[in-house]
Amino acid sequence: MENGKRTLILDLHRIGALKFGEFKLKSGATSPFYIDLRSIISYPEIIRNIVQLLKTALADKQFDVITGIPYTALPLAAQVSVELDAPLVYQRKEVKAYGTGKLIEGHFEEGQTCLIIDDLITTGESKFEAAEGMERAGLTVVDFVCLIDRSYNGQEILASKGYKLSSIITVEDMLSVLGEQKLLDDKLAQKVRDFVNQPVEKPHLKFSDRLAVTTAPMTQKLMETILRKQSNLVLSLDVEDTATFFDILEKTGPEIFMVKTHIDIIKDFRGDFIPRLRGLAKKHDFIIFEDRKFADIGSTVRKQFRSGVYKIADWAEYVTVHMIAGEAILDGLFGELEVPRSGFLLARMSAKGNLISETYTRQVLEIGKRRKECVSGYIGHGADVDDIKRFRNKIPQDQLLLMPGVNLDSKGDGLGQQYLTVEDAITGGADAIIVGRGIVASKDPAAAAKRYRTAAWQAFKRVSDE
Ligand code: S5P
Repeated sequence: MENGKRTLILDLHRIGALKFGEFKLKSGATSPFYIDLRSIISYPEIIRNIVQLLKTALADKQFDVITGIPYTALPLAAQVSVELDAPLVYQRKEVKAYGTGKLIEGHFEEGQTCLIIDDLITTGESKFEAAEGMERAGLTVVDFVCLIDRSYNGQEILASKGYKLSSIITVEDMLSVLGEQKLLDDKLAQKVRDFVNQPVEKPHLKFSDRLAVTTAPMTQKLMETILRKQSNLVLSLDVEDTATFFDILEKTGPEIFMVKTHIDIIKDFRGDFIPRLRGLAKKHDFIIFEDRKFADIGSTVRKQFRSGVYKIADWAEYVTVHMIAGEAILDGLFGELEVPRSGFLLARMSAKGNLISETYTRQVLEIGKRRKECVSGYIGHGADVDDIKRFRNKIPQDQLLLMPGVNLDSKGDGLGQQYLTVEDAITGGADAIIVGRGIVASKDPAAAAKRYRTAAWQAFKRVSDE
């Protein structure tokens, strides 16, 4: 190993930026080590060394401008920028409400390539967010250079979205240098190695365990129903006439724990529709969920939910909500309501080319986690199992992930819908699947519902030990 790297590892250890012991992480897991590089800015000799190492790492990369992800990596990128004569740009954490309202500060031309420097890579999330901001501003991102790779498979994670990752030191480098210098004993080193060598993935817990940590009654109700019915299948019953609706629901009711309606699709909706729906829900023990996708200001959604022809709040215990208008939509919908109701937030969509970004998804989850009393979970989707896993890891165990866009016989519908298999959806971390045409358009909806129910429940049992 190069001397500069060895010195860096020893210096980081000396200033307490690399710590060993027991540390509780944000995810809830306990880590045998902790890396915090925020204090390095106060040690010019360390910065000087890092800048030299970064310069070497950047030597074979093609780029027009560089950036560092705030806060820790930004001063590093600034130094490298001067040394290499490469213009620096940076992304604001918040867009200014006044002045230019720019997200990226600094001068650049659209189409230029931006190299991104960061201090650490663990899950890759913050890298994707940074790349997304740069790309939205018209820059191209190819390379990331990180000081320390503490991930399980950072290179693969970034490669899954077409990016390249180089890192200066790995956890293995740290262990070997500190071991040689007798600054770390073999047992602890092995513990660190084992910790890093497991995929960053939360275990998929059984509903029976999750119920114990779930306090919101409306979320408990979903978990209890799933357990009682031994089904994690939601039927999306998007048919246009009442007779077909009830015909399919009568046949498939025993297989599902919830029916999802788009009530405004029904062309012959009459006053007896809701009592009939309620009757079947009671008979077959399933929940009623209206996929209204509320998206307006609080005062408007309140009326849309409670009034109009459908009076959705009267009969739909759960509804879907877009967070585009901000958190107040939840107060509009669920505030001052006499009956218990709860929402599922659209965190990601299955539609091809949808405009939801990583940042938007993160913000939706942040709001949802604050509002567990009226947010039972999220609607989400993903490109593949790993992509869903990364997303699922951010969802707490006392909220649910429902996944639409699932079909065993089709990849899409020619109108933008993208399908996953049941296996991929559940292995990725979906708690329940939402299936529409896979059941409704089948010649035998009852048999199809049984097929999806069995596939989803078996897969769930396998991944969660339920
Ligand atoms: O991202 C989404 C979110 C939803 S709620 N993608 C979706 O497809 N949905 C809904 O799930 C959609 O409105 C439809 O009711 C159902 C999928 O139906 P299918 O026939 O494609 O299975």
